[in-house]
Amino acid sequence: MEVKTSLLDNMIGVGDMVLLEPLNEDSFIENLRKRFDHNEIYTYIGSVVISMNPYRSLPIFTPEKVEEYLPGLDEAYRSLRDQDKDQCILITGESGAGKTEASKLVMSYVAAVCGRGQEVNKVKEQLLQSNPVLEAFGNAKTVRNDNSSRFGKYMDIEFDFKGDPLGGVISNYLLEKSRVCKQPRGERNFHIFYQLLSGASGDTLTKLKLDRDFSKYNYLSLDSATVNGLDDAASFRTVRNAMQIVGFMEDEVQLVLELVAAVLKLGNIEFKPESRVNGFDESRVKDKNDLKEMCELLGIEQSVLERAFSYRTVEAKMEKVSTTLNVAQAYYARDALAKNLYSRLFSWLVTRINESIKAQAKTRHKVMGVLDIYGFEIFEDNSFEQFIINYCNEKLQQIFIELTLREEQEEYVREGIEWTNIEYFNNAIICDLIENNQNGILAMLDEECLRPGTVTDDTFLDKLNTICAEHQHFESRLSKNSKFLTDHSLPHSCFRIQHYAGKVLYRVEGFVDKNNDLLYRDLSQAMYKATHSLMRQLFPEGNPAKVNLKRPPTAGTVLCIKPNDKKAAHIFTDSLVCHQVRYLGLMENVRVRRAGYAFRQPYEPCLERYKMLCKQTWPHWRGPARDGVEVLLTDCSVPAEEFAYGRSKIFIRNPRTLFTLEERRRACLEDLATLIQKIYRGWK
Ligand code: AD9
Ligand code: MG
Repeated sequence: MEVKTSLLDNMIGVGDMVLLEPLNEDSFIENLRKRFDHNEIYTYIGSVVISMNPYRSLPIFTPEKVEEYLPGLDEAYRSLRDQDKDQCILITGESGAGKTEASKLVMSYVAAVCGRGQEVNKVKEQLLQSNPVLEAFGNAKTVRNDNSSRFGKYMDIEFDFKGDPLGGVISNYLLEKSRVCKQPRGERNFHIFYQLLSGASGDTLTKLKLDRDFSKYNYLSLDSATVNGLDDAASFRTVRNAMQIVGFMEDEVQLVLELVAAVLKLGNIEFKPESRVNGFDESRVKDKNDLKEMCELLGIEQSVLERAFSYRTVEAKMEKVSTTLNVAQAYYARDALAKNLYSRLFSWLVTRINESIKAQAKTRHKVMGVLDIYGFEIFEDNSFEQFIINYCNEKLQQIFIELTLREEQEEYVREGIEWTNIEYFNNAIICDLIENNQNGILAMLDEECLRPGTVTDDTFLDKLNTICAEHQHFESRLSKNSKFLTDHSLPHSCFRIQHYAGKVLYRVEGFVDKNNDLLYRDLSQAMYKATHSLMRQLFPEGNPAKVNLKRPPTAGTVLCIKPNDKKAAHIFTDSLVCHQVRYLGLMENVRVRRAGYAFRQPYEPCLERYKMLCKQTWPHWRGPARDGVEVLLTDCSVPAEEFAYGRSKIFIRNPRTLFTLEERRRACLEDLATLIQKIYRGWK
């Protein structure tokens, strides 16, 4: 391939890594740095976008500029419109790397490039405004990111045949609900709690029986209640406004806020032991004021809830037996209720937003999916939440590898295209360690949770030790009689996984409990009896239906990179960037891209689509489609090195070649339309 290095490239680096000369890790990182220093935060590897977090506002987010800055997106959108293919954009990168901002940019892009008109504008506005609502309820300040997503989100944007947006569907995954009751040091609860207390009018707070002072609430951590740069009161107004645009009625907003208030009240309910004659301590609510207020908010009879905090009904052999709860169990029940209430409220919000933004099924033509999940996390103390989050990221990396490295290379081989294999690290082995149905970590955890008897976090760890000991990505202190090596550097009750993005030490404490996440039936029944209309909907019998992630077949990818660990602008830390470049497999990606082909299509549809560009193939080509495509491309003067003939498909190296063909086709169609009009007029 001919490589042109211009003076500009020397200064600000090359925009597509495929054109980088020489190609090695140093030059790769140097190129990222040059571009970063010049506010060029996007760099390509073919259709994969690398996005560096600038940690400050750049003037590139205006609708006019968006188009100019994200040609990769342009490609996804054109494929959707011209090739009639659903598209999916996967956004990956560690916590704080800029995934959520990138996903919003994708939406702004869509809003900028397609259709105008009142109806279309309303759809666009609603799609965009779903973000502040979901972020208020699903994001929180963490050590890594002041606006960290604590849930996974997949959004389908639906288009009509012209390529104009019709609406969307959002699916949410695994909200980190434990945060409702307890936050790690230096972190906060979900934004909405602080926003409500800071931003609501005095009148609203009185109605909700709330006090503006954060310190009054057990569920709000105090050490970082206010965050520099976050204006909770202003955000509250933004969220209220967004809810209105998305289509929430005033009374629905009120119901939602009542539930948020109820969670805060619930957290303040405390318990004390009351000794019983049989020697057991039974739990009693200490100060009934918060309980009373919570019950008033939700329309629950106080005695029903009070009883549910002292007794639990267990069904044994067709018989209902009532057992008492001790104080620890009552706190457990309270927190389980708060977590369930909040996470169900969150899912309800998503469903409600979907009702507003969904397109009319009959007109829907193509979809563009955008996946934005919580990023990979390594903290000093990592628990079940990090384990789940990191597993999600491990899976996403697996999809990325499958698409850009494995399937790509396998296809060249299958199609008989000359190809030298490029080695890469495949993290399937780590996914398997976690998810294998028989002896994966999750399966073992589920098994422990179901096992009767004394199950503790340590019995779970013991089980892991015996089964995973030989796995090269798993380390733990092993039981005495194990024949395997023991790693004494590991603290007690911990295991370590070597993830694709680094080694993470997990403390098993709480794994069994958090996986079980029991909500005693007495409590869910108490909730179901509430007169609060939204509350009743949140606690129907049985579990809410689970949504499956169905990914459209084609994918574009945005890889977000964090330039420093300080959440600061202008700082580019080589070692940190290098670590991310390595684990994301970016060098391998450039190598595959450089040698590979950006576009491919089976011969028949390719010939059908472009045959009008060549006299010999128009209107019919008699003979094998492959030969027709060859005649066509030669006639269109596409340079020979731009394509390769596979067994069943034509491979085209550069997307621009394809765009040229598309433009010529469009021009041809327009000429044809003009001609038809002339003939028609002639007849008249
Ligand atoms: V997490 O996995 O949800 O914890 P993300 O989503 O990867 O993480 P996010 O998009 O929230 O990170 O970005 C973190 C912060 O970086 C934002 O709050 C912004 O302050 C900053 N950021 C990220 N991308 C941009 C950008 N393109 N321009 C300006 C940005 N600031
Ligand atoms: Mg995020």
